[in-house]
Order: sequence, then structure tokens, then C-alpha cells
Amino acid sequence: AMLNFEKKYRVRGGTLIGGDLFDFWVGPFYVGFFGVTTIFFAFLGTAMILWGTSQMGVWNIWQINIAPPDLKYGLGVAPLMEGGLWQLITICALGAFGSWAMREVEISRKLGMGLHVPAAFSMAIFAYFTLVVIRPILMGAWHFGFPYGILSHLDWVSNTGYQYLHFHYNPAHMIAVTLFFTTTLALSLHGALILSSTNPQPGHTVRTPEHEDTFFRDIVGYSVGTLGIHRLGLFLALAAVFWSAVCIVISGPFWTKGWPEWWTWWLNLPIWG
Ligand code: BCL
Ligand code: UQ2
Repeated sequence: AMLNFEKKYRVRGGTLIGGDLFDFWVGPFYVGFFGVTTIFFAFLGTAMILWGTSQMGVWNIWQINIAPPDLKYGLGVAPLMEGGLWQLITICALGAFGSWAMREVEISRKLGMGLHVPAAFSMAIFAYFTLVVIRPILMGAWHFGFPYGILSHLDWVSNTGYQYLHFHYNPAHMIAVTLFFTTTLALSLHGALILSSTNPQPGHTVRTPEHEDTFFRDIVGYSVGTLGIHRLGLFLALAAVFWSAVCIVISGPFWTKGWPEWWTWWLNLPIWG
């Protein structure tokens, strides 16, 4: 069933490429040129993961592991079963994520909305791009990308973390983790505040933004405001992912020792003597 609103806004235009060619809907889904390319890359990438896994005789989803090439292949192209598949799957993943972002842009344009959603998703793509392209290039080998698999990528995170002795001492990781936690604090405050003001005591009408402001002014002396909380939330979430990308790109290309040792700059300050 289509909402009246949808009927009114399902109009031509706003496409970035292909003109009217793919400017239609299938059921509830907008297609567009980038809908086609998303399906193409997502299907091809997934098929390659399944094919590669079957070639390795693995039939347990937990054990899927499509690993990046060996160190000796550097930044070159590796044989299919020795990391080449990982390279092709990475291209498909970037094709699919990029297409999805462009499809968000087209839908935003159709609706005459801002581009905040694709801008936000682009930060996630940037973090993935940093992990599988930027850092491997800076370190001189595709080998440094992370493997595609449920348990295998966890092993990679653990091994990579311990390579730097104690990853919690990575200052950018500290900032990223703190921002992730603050994001959950902000969303729990916001979700709770909205549900509380829309669920008044029996017999009362729904509370207003004035009530919401007053609650926080009473309890912490400050209200960030109804628009402000959404700006704050978006900022916190994007900053969390940005600093995640920073924390991994500096591990290796910038700092090769253990992260606890990085903090010797603090102990070496001339003020302690
Ligand atoms: Mg750590 C990274 C938190 C302990 C080693 N660590 C991270 C960060 C995050 C974090 C800040 C991962 C988020 C991210 O990159 O998002 N770590 C964290 C916390 C602790 C912690 C909270 C904790 O102890 C409480 N970390 C440790 C310990 C180390 C350690 C001490 C291991 C021993 N940590 C590492 C290493 C890394 C991290 C190594 C990283 O590489 C990682 C990082 O910073 O990476 C950048 C970014 C988001 C993405 C990359 C997702 C991208 C999504 C894409 C674009 C879209 C996917 C679509 C999907 C396939 C489709 C789905 C289909 C639909 C559902 C239908
Ligand atoms: C608020 C407000 C909202 C909110 C929330 C606040 C009326 C509906 C949650 C309160 C937020 C504050 C005080 C900022 C907290 C800061 C951090 C870093 C978590 O004032 O306006 O709108 O949802």
C-alpha cells in the first residue's frame, strides 16, 4: 500500500545519471541507475565470497575467511585464490557502498531534502576505505587489509591490536571510543525524553518542547534544544567514526611501536624535574 504522500512525491527527476532510464520504483523501492549498480556489485561480491568459501571446502558461516594477499604481493594483483578474490570483493564492496550513497543522494534530491544522510553514510564508507585501501597503500601491501569473515575479522582486530601492545593507549582510539559512548548517552537521553513527553500521565495532553527544555534546565541547568540534540547526535556519531579511521591509519604508517610507549612524550615533559 502506498501512502498518499508517497504518491504525490513519486515524480520524475533528481537523477544524477541516466536521465529517466531507471527513474522508477519496484514496490516500495526506488531503483535509479545506482540501484542497479548497488544490486550488481552486492550480488557479485557476495557470490565471490560464497564461491571462494566453497572452493576452500568451508560450509560453516562462522568459518568464512576471504583473506587479503600475502605480504610478497605488495601493492600488486594477487592470484585469485591467494588474495585476488579479496581484492575483487573489495572493489565490489566499494562499488556497492558508493552506489548506495549515490542512491541516497538521488532520493534526497527528488524529495528536495538536504544531503545529510548520504554525507553521514559517506563517513562510514571513509572508515572502511581507510581500513582496506588507505592504510594498506601507506604500508606498502594489500596484505594489511582485514579479512572478510565473521570470526576472522575479529581475529584480525585482536592481532592488530596486540601488535601495538595495548590498543587502549592509542590516543585516537581513546577519542573514538569516548565519542561512541557519548553517542549512546545522547541517544538514550533523547529517546527517553521524547517518549516521556509523549506519554503524559493519564488524562493529560502530550507535553511540549518547553517541558523538555525545562526538564533539562532543572536537572543540569542547560538544554541543548530540540534541533540542537539532533545536531549534537549527528556530530558525535560522525566524529566517532572519523576518529576510528584516524586511530587505525596512524597505527603502522605513523607509529610502529607499542602505543603505551607513545605516551613517553608526557613523561619527558621538562616540567617534572
Ligand atoms: Mg578497538 C577499531 C572500539 C578495544 C583494536 N575499536 C575500533 C573502532 C571503535 C573501537 C572505535 C571500530 C568502529 C569503527 O571503526 O567504525 N575497541 C573499541 C572499544 C573497545 C575496544 C569500545 C573496548 O575495549 C571497550 N580495540 C580494543 C582492544 C584492541 C582493539 C584493546 C584489540 C585487542 N580496535 C582495534 C583495532 C581496530 C579497532 C585494530 C580497528 O581497526 C577499528 C577501527 O578504528 O577501524 C576504523 C567504523 C565503521 C565501519 C568501518 C563500518 C563500515 C560499514 C560499511 C561502509 C557498510 C557495511 C554494509 C554492510 C556490509 C551491509 C549490511 C547488510 C544490511 C544489514 C542488510
Ligand atoms: C535537550 C533537548 C532535547 C533532547 C535532549 C536534551 C529540548 C528533545 C536529550 C538534553 C541534552 C543535553 C543537556 C546535552 C547533553 C550533552 C551531551 C554531550 C550528551 O535539551 O531539548 O530535545 O532530546
